[in-house]
Amino acid sequence: MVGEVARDRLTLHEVHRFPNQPTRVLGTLHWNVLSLYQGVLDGLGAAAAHTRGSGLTSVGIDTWAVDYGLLAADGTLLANPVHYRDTRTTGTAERAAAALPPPALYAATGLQHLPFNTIYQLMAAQGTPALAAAHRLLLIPDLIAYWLTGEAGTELTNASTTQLIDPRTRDWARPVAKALGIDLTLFPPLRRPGDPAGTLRQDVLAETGLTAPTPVTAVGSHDTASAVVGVPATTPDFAYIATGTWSLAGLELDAPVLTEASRAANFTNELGVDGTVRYLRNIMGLWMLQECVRSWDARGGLASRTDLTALLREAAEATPLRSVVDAGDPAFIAPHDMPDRIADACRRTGQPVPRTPAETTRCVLDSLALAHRRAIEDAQRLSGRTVGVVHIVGGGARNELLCRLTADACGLPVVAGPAEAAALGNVLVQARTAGSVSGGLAELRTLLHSTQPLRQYEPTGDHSAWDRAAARLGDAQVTGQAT
Ligand code: LRH
Repeated sequence: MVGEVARDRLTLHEVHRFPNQPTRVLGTLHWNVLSLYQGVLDGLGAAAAHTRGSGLTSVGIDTWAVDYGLLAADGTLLANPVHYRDTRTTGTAERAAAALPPPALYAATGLQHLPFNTIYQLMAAQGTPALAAAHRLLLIPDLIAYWLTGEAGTELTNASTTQLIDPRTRDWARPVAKALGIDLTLFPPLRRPGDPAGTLRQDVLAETGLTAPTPVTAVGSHDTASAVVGVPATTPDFAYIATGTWSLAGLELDAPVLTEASRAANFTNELGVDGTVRYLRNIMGLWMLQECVRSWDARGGLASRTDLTALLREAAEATPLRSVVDAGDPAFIAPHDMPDRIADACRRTGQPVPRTPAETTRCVLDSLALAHRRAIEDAQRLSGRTVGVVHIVGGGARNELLCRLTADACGLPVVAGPAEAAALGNVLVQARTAGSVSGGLAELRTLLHSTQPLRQYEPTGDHSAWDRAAARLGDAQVTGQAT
């Protein structure tokens, strides 16, 4: 993505897009990290061509959270990074809990329990040759930045997803690392969004056609941190849902909420740009639908690929709230057989099993809207704040049915867009560092609001139908917290 930013102008051009196709090797699910890096190099080459020799003011990198690569002393990557959806962490939360009880872990880190938090991945890796040989650990965006610049750092917003950061001090939670046997010296020093992160190496310039010097700037390298910067809010009383593979639903706060009630509700205090806290809950998101489509396509063969537009049109006509599942249930994290897992969940809760792809799609979208509503209600209750509007950003902002259902479920107006909020938030933080724009998050958001196409959905329908659907899930609803 190439962004062009001025005081009253903000545009984004997609110059290159590449697939991210994980691969299972000897039973373990890996990222194809070199292929991703090649995609980045090709993208920089396309950016160089786009700017026709005028060059880039800066480059910023954001990716998904929690995952990492291990490097030897000479900088060699020791193993292909493991995908957080791999099941290697099964059972590690119990081991962690024996060393550090979950209430103490939450009080120290404020992070929701997700089975793939970096601490659990590192505990699962204890005793492996790669970890034993590792000199350095780099989170995925930091790894890409290292390959581009030769300089290593640990960007703070993404570091906060490791569960090794204290959200009050915004520094390492050393007692947590000690209790869990995690070596913090593996992590290079912390850097914050806006900090310099090196300049592109000579070989990268040669390969991409960019000119020296091209600085790399630390941004909210956790994609969700950048997406929250990209929320076009015009008032402070907003909730956001960053929807894509995941739905990350919650509030932006000035300080973490570390209460026992917050832990029980499995809310996270991830760190945001400009000293903010992203107080949110992970909800399965459109992953559920993507995985269903993958299963249907595999069953039907290449000749009958699912037509998503037609599917969503049919889903919009399907019976509302016929069956709902708990879109917070970690049972939906792993890949494969998603339609079957959804059918099982409906059966278990005594609801009709969806029979067609359209009915399954409606079940997924109703369930996501219900989980959005629950997260936004819980976030308000737990933080003592009240919201008047919900912003949906990310790819899901393009899904009209999801936006409409979310407005209905929450009983609040929904402002949808921009779909590329993470890229916009990334670019805005760089632009501010470069001096093209100034001000705090409120000023950046005003620029977003005045330049990006947005769509508003007003709540309609019978609100109590959502209460009744929520009641059907009742006690079966899981928040995913470790007890
Ligand atoms: C979204 C995301 C989310 C994390 C998950 C691992 O892409 O970064 O915020 O919880 O991936």
